Amino acid sequence: MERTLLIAKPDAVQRGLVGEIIRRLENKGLKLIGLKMMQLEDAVLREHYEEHLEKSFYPGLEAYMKSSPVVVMAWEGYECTASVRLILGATHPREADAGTLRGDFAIGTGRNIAHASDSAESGKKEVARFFADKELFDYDKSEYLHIYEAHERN
Ligand code: IDP
Ligand code: MG
Repeated sequence: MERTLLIAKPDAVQRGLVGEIIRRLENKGLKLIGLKMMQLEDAVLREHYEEHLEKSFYPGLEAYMKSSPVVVMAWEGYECTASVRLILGATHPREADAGTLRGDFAIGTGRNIAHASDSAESGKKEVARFFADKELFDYDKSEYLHIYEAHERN
């Protein structure tokens, strides 16, 4: 099944929103398959945000992402990348729909709570960037019977 990465950014850790983020993704029915706290460093940030390296906001983004530990999570589910992006909301929190994490908890683009992979392909790449194979868990979730039709479960 599809895998995707979410990072609870330093503002989420500082503001005690890590549980709220996990709760919303669990409520959706997604499966948590990896979870850890880490301190991000320049090299991994430059790789992770490669597409933004030349942007004027990059130095601020790097400082923000290193300002405290983050919590990285790997999630699994049918087309889960799109689901997680919808739950997170638009990049610019003042344009994010109410009911999304960014719509409900953030105001500034530079303090927007969490990162989420933007495509199935980047989800796969990003989960591998932050998790070793042995840190990812393959287990049955009993509620799957009630969340998916058979063709979505396989
Ligand atoms: P995303 O996180 O919704 O995928 P991206 O466009 O990939 O958004 O940008 C990556 C991150 O860079 C954003 O989540 C935000 O933290 C930061 N960022 C993007 N645009 C700006 C900006 O205009 N000012 C400050 N930070 C920005
Ligand atoms: Mg992005």
